[in-house]
Amino acid sequence: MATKSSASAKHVPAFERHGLSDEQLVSMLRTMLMQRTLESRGFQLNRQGKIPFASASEGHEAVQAGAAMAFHRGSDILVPYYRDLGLDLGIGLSADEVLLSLFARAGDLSGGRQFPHHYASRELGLHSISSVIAAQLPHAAGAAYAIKLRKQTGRAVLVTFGDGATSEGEWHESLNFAAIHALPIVFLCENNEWAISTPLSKQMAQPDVHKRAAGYGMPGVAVDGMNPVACYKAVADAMERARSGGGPTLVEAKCYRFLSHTTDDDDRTYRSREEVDERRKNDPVPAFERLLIENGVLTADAVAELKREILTETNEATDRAEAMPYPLPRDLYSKVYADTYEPWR
Ligand SMILES: Cc1ncc(C[n+]2csc(CCOP(=O)(O)OP(=O)(O)O)c2C)c(N)n1
Ligand SMILES: [Mg+2]
Repeated sequence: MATKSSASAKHVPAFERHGLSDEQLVSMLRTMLMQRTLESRGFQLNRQGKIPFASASEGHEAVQAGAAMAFHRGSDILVPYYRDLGLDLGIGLSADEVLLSLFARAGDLSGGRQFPHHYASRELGLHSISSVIAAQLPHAAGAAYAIKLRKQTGRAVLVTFGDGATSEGEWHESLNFAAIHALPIVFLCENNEWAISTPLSKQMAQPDVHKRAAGYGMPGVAVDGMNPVACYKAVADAMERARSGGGPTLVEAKCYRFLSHTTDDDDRTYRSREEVDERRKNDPVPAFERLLIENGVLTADAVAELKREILTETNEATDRAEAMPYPLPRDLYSKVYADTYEPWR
């Protein structure tokens, strides 16, 4: 892909790259564009009646691409939640795996039996999740505890969740446990100001999740969740601290959910179009595209080519997945228990 070595724009915006190479910056933009393309494919397929359900993550691209770049593949463990399509893609999930999940085909990572966008891959260090809000947090703290017990250095767990999850008991228990045992874990809150139809103001009386870290005895950091490089830096610092025995950190990325909660939700029933339109002005995807072009990391032509490549990849993955078979009833219990288990026998 063509890259440009020197900036030619007159008013180049301030740009702190925090040690990221051109290649890493382009990879982050690719993840963000892929997330957006695959996500809109999920909504299209649902509206065509081809898949039952998809969740939305528009507005979360920057935090997820930044966090994925801070993740060490092959050693760290990611415990995501359902809105983390970009984070999953950023650590190595493929377009084919996403489409197989949406179509619930037998070749899906879970054999076509999980909720859409719920991935698990031992190879990627991607922990299985459930849709139960905050249920992943004790699992993540447990994984971090295991790393510590086994005296494995240079590894950490990255667990993500929304603002709504912070009202659940498991959230408090997990932070408390992690701080007491100085576990190698980073708690990343993707604060999008909504929990389906519940606004942040009805979730907590003060809107800064990161301030709660003090109550558990760990550092709390807030970051602009619309800035992928700032998110990378905040999560990379926290992960490095965790990997080197410094204990847990709570990172809060302030972002926004641009779409309805899922394909089953209609956000017009609880928030105004004016609010959403206003927040759209701060869309992180075109902003990062512009930043990379204005700073000479990529040409406008190279960005257009990247988008064409991603659309082709998405179209081909869609056709391949749609042509695949559904799981067979006899495979219902495969990959669920360690040994062959057939409860009907
Ligand atoms: C324990 C539990 N309660 C309620 C639900 C229904 N539910 C699904 S998503 C959601 C909102 C969660 O909001 P937040 O944690 O802010 O994450 P976001 O979806 O905004 O990213 C709720 C209430 C659930 N899945 N689990
Ligand atoms: Mg939320």
